[in-house]
Amino acid sequence: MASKRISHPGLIRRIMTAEEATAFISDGMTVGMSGFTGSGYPKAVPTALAARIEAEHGAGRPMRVKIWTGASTGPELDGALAKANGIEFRLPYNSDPIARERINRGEMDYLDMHLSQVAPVAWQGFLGPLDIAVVEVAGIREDGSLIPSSSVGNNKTWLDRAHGVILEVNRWQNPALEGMHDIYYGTALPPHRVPIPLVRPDDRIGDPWFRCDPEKILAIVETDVPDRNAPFSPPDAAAAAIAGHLLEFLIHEVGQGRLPPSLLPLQSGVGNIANAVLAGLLDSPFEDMTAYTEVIQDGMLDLLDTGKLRMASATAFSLSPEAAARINADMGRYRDKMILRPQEISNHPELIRRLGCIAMNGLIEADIYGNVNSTHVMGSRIQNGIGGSGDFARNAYISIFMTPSTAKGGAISAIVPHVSHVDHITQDVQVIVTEQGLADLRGLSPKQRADLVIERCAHPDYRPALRDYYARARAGSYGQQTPMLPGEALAWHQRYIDTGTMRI
Ligand code: 0RQ
Repeated sequence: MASKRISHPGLIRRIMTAEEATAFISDGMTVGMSGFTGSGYPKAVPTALAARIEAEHGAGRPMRVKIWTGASTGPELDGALAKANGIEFRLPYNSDPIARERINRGEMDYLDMHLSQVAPVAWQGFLGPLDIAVVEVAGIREDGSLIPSSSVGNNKTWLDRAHGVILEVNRWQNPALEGMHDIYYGTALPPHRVPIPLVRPDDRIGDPWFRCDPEKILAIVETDVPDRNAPFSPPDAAAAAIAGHLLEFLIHEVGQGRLPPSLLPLQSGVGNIANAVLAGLLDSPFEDMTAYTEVIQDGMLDLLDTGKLRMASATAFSLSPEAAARINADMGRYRDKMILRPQEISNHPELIRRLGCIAMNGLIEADIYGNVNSTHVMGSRIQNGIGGSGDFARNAYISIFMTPSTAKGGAISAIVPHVSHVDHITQDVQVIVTEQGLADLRGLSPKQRADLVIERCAHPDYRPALRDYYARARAGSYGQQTPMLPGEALAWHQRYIDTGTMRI
């Protein structure tokens, strides 16, 4: 019997099993799936598709698909399909370990993109047609409009662009989600673009539902499966120290009159450091804060509960299982304090610049001049992707990057002579924080930046070698604007590859 979640009478007959729905997908197709940081991704169809691909491979028939999503998803999607070697091409962000391994072995093509740019690029058309959309929803309304689930991501674009649509109606998703979303339908390609009418983080400028032509809906699969987000570990000493430095900086900025007492809309990356910062804000003097960000994570729930955070706008939840249960138990109350939007709006450069967001993101490594690598280990192995960090870093009012000063038990310095891959150029990096301290790089020349990054941010074990490199670069390099020894700039990375440590 069809669940009460499907109110459109004509669509009841499209209900089928996930296995049956995969018949609409064939080798070489491009499939746009929902999903953003472990929430709102389809669970049943990708699992069934992976099983089918394995069977096809077993029978000696090729079958691989191109997968576009919002950002990272869950093990039932990226994990299962990568395990089956069923993904030929993937965009725009991945954090699944099996998919990461395939990418780094050269078995899967991966396009790492700014998350705000995925929808407009899909409309431009050079990536080719989108054959099928597979989108999780919380329900289908009588008029055929769709109630979004726990992430919005690129779903609006996939539903508009795809030739055919497969819906997963997930009964695990709380029906009280309805009304939380704000789906803006005013974006266009140049020369038809107009200003986006959002001037405060809490403005609603669109509809609570997705529009979707019922004729395009090929299949509906009912599921009852929870989102699978990884639990957070409690903040360690380094994360707590980073949070402490950052809070001191923000308090100082308010004291100087450069930030209002309620701060400016916060953007916070995911992970343990970001959660430690949000936990630190609980005990801060700031009141009436807002968030204009990509994901709502555990720390934001606590801030909303105390009232310190007035509201949060994002494109997805990124919650531990405990926090997901907490929000589900009280969705009616949280709904009024949260807005989930398409990622082209949550991450839109125009809006981030207008609102003046305070961007706080993690990094893999930074160099002494403040270039930041967010994505590649030793220059060549992808970790996750740039995600929204570029959207926010370039356009933020203050762009902050945070990291422990070392990685892999101290064998790697996160502060290096030169980054092995550049995601954020010095002009987009204004503050770097490690557990050692905070470097405020605003208004500083490259040489002034180098002194500060080495002395404030680097681990004491690596400071002498950084000072030595920099002193020799100042004495002997080709130019003195950004002194560099090209033959040595990446020697630390080569040493790690050769010996397992950057230490001399
Ligand atoms: O690897 O899991 O194998 O031990 O990178 O590092 O320290 O746990 O930190 O979870 O905050 O991730 C930049 C990857 C940091 C993340 C990055 C290794 C480290 C560990 C994770 P293991 P930590 P985090 C909006 C913003 C880009 C997207 C973004 C990221 C693993 O923040 O993906 O900012 N950012 N989005 O050991 C070698 C180094 C390393 C290193 C860390 N220097 N060398 N390995 N690692 N530094 C949010 C979204 O877009 C959703």
